[in-house]
Amino acid sequence: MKSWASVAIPPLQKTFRVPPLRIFDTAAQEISEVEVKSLYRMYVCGITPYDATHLGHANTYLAFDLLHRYLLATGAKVHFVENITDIDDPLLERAKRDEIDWQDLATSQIDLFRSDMVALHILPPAHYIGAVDAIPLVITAISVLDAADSVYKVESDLYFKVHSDAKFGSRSHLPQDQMLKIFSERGGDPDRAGKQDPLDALLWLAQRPDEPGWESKYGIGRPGWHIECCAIALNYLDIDPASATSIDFQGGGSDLIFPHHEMSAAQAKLMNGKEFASHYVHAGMIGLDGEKMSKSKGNLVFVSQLLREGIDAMVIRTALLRHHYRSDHMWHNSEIDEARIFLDELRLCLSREDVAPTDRTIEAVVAALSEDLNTPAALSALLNWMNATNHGESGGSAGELSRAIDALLGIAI
Ligand code: 5CA
Ligand code: ZN
Repeated sequence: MKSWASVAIPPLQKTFRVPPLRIFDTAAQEISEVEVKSLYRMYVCGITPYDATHLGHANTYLAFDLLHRYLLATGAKVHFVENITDIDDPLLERAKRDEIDWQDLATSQIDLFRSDMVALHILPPAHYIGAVDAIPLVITAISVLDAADSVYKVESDLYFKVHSDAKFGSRSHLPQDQMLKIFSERGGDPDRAGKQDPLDALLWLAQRPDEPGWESKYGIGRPGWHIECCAIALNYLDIDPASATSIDFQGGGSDLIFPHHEMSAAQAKLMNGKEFASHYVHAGMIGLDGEKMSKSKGNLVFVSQLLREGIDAMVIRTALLRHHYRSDHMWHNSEIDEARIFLDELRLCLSREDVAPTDRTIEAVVAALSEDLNTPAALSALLNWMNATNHGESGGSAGELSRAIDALLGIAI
């Protein structure tokens, strides 16, 4: 699948010290320091394209864009892969409800997603891979799990034995009753007769009447959700045989911690013997009117709608940056106006001939980001600089600060 247009990252003229990133790891349940490397592998879970980018999605992709930009600022390369769940129950259900072809629905929403990502200055993945295109990889992945005796059949469907991974549950830390509850809320089938363990995850769903299916040695069917991400990540991230883990970062919103990321990690562990990711990173949930913003509830604010209303994409980006990426929060429309006031003032200050010293402001932005991507602290460093500039302090370089803001926070001035 075609990725989206890249955004230029301006170089910083001076060398600012960029310390190793410290980031919250869901598996470790604490902030831990990221090993200094010259190449990082990052996998972020992409959309299920039955509705395009709402502010919750935007917040999640923005979080990983900040991580991406910070790693680049350390001088490293970032190999970034993202998927599109372009075949799954919710997509088929929505297409049926709206009486449209599921592929047309997916194509239109993926196009919209790409243009939203470009507008928001989210750096593109090197590989943007759809589940449908990944079916041969999924079949191979299932064969590997099968050879490890981790697969069984219920009628014509295939399941993964979650407990074949001795560390199952160690990334999400949930008690059994919570796992069962969330599993059934997120598309799992704990009560299906014939399963060996209620949490065993679907790998291959045999074709159902009026549903699409693809030929495979396991019969005509379609892939389960978790094996899709595991297969795509392991195939497209050029895993280093010498490395203790397969990838550096597994990312997505916190709604994916369980079951999705636990299942993908367990399957990946079985496939190559390594822990899947060095860091499991999750963004907080954005809500509206008291509930998580979700396609199924329909309480959505679309990025494309805000853009159509003439709102500057950089204002939307700034509005989201005002919250820490891990914090859940309820969206209020007033946040657009607050972000616009901030950004207008920032642009005005950066257009002055004499501006307050910028080196220590850039250092403060870097320091804030280095500590779990603390964007509220980074923006407050900018606010201090704006105040100092407005009070007549001078000696800084507006160009240098603009470039740093663009490179690290992705706000084009
Ligand atoms: N296709 C799967 C991942 S493989 C999926 O979860 N798709 S999604 O369209 O439902 O969500 C896309 C991404 O946005 C996921 O990383 C998800 O965690 C994140 N996300 C969904 N809703 C919200 C929300 N309300 N707030 C923040 N992030 C969200
Ligand atoms: Zn995923």
